[in-house]
Amino acid sequence: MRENMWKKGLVIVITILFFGASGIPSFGVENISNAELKFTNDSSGKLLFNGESYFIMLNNYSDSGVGNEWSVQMRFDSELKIVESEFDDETLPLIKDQWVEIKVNIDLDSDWMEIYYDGDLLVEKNWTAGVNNDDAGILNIAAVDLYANAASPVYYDDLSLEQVGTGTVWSDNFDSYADGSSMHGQGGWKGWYNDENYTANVTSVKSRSSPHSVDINGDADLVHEYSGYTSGEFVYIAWIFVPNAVPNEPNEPEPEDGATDVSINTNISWNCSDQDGDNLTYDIYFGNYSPPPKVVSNTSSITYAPGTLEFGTTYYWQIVAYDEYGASNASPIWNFTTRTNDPPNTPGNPNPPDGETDVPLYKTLGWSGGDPDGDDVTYDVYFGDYSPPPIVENNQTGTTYSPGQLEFGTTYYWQIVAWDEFGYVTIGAIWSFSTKTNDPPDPPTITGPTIGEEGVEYEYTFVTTDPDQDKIYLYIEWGDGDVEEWIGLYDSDEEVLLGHTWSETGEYTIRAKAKDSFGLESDWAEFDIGISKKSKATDNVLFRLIGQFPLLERPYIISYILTMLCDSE
Ligand SMILES: [Ca+2]
Ligand SMILES: [Ca+2]
Ligand SMILES: [Ca+2]
Ligand SMILES: [Ca+2]
Repeated sequence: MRENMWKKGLVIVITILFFGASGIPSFGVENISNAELKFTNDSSGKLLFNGESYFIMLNNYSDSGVGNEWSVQMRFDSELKIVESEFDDETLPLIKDQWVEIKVNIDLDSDWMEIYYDGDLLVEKNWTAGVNNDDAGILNIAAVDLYANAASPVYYDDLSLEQVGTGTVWSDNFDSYADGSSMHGQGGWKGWYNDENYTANVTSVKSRSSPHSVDINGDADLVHEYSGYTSGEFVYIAWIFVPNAVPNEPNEPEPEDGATDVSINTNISWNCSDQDGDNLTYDIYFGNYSPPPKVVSNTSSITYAPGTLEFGTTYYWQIVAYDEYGASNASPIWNFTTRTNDPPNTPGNPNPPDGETDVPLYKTLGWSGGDPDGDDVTYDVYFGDYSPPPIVENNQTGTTYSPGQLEFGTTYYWQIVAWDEFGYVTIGAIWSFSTKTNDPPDPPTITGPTIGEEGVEYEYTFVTTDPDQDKIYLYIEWGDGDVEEWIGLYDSDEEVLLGHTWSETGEYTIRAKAKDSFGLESDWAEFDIGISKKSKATDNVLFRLIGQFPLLERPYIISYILTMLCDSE
């Protein structure tokens, strides 16, 4: 609403009114001088549009403000990028960077008007409806008002009022006024309330008809009154130019300009903005020569994946930013250089060492690898008992390989082929080693009683040594037909204690042999035992004790015991 404008002469402070009908805060009058306007142009002189600017027609106007009534109130909104017939909720997209026709068809006989923007109907309604649709207007074309509302410059040129059937009854192209002169007091124009503080200046920065237009910015609130148009049909034309700032120069390149040692899988990215807040799109130029060719058009992305690049190559790139209005700005041509690549280190430090002998049958192979560039490396493993060996593993990341159980006394060959993540390869030497041979266990050593009685259990110890320290099984024949068949496994040199009972009198030979875990058998070991009838005497603990001694020693032991017994009597 324009009520706030009435206050301009009274209150030199910021006044902001809120309008219930639209629910949005509308313009306040900021009493700032032109010198304080920061938005007029940016430092590089680019025109931009910032704020809200208004094209207004009144059906009743007086310099005193009494009875002022509006019919047309077009709001040009830089943020929303719209033109709005204010409080009618009717909008059209804002057109910038070109002269656009505003046309108002006014039929005072039918109390009707239509507002067109660039040929598109923005709104139609009663001329007397009023901006607020309070129906307080009158059938009269009273004034046009070009109002900046503290916005940055927009330009008007070639305004005219045509009476249908009569022809042009008024026009102004601003061309005859002096460049830079105030319009207040010229051509029937004046500041709002006839206040020269609200004037606007003639300019040659933009013009539709050469050489001048009028620059509406900041405090501008430029009025031209008409009189006598209270009936009939009219067409009011005004041409407006809303500037557009070109996008800022694209910046913040990644990789940085001049960067070296860049990954061959790098993306490129950048930043850019537009002082009008326009959405931006980009053309991307990229290649290994300068100037680089265009590879992408019209993308809104600020990154680009050029695919896998070449090693040790300098790439050039450039970004051209376009705003929604086709204005563009180009970055410098940036460049970066990709890293070089060397193949993986030669596989080394074989374990077992090359030529090693006597290698155990279970052996995990190992080697050293890596890559001088620090790349990930994978390995192919070749392994076998002939040379060159066949491949047994490919693309593994570890530097060990377990071939499982090997054969005794066999020469094996192996080779490592290393690949870095870019397919650079280093082939290692063919290494070899020989496994140990296997020897059978020694015959078991048997210890235990050599005499005994029938029906009594005696214990025997079997100890077997395997020269390879292999685990062993035992096969034992007790001599009476009883057999322990391949019992075990036992460790080499482990004492194995077994009991046996002979039920018949007689001479027996215990036979035992061992077998290592690889199946090699020892010779037989033998051990004799005499089993006699069970006598009462032998129940005596002494006799059982005597039975524990070797046969040859027993007479001495018996004699000794008898002597002891006699002495004690
Ligand atoms: Ca002109
Ligand atoms: Ca722009
Ligand atoms: Ca490498
Ligand atoms: Ca063995």
